[in-house]
Amino acid sequence: MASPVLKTSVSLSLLQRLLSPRPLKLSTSPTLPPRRRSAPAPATAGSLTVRSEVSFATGAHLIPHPKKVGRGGEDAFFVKNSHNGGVLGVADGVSGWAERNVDPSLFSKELMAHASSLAEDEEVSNDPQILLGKAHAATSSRGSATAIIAVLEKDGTLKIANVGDCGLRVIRKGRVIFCTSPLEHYFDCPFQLSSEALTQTYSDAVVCSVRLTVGDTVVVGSDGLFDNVFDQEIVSIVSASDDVVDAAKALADLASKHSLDSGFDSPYSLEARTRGFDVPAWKKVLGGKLTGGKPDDITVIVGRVTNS
Ligand SMILES: [Mn+2]
Repeated sequence: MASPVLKTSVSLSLLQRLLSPRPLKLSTSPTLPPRRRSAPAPATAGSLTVRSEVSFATGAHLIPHPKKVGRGGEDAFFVKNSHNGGVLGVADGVSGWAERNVDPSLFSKELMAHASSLAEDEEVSNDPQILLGKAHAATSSRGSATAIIAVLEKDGTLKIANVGDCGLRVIRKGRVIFCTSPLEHYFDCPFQLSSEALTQTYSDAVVCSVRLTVGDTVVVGSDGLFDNVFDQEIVSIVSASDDVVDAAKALADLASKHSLDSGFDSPYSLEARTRGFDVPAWKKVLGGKLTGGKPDDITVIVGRVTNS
């Protein structure tokens, strides 16, 4: 069936937009960068390199939007440690569906439930893009969601498939060595997997891979984390905590605190100003600027690479 495009008016104030649900948009497939494949490392004559196998130690924390606590929010996630080094997934239900009397949490939760059970299938679970596609195909709820899945191979290769504005950071020795970039149609309207035809599919996912070593930390989250917490803050918290459960909670707590702070100059308000959203001109003259965190569901998974 036809699905309306709910566009955000550029004249809305940030506050109004913060209170508005995310818009839905149908789109044709964009041109995506070619999938990167890494070549095998050349063998060294006369030597045998024995690599130890790795896996994730994981902690996760979800804080629902203050107005969505009753339903548990619209984010969903899973963590699976099976035959490979671990599979992590986060999905964020697009809240615009509430305007059409559809519970936006159903699609994201069902999508992640299918991805979690498919992660047990050795045939599928070494490819996050295929995993995302099969989970999407199995999902029967109406709605849409952004989603990211990361698969750690036992040799340390982390493979990622990402549709929309969930994100992932890899932190090594106190700095971010890898990060994903959000894909969106326009500000606040991310690429999304949907129950409707003509939206994005698993083939629109940005797929990439990165080699991890023991001691690296992976942070996967919904935009509720990355809109409210800067990368430097993520690095500080992750570096200060030996416990991944504590680190995930500390990151979610900080995101929640910032999200409700109208004076905090968040990554979200910074981005909004870059895109031309700001306070009225008369306030600018008086030195005012658009600030504030973004109230949202917040999901954080922290995975530390360990010898298995
Ligand atoms: Mn969100």
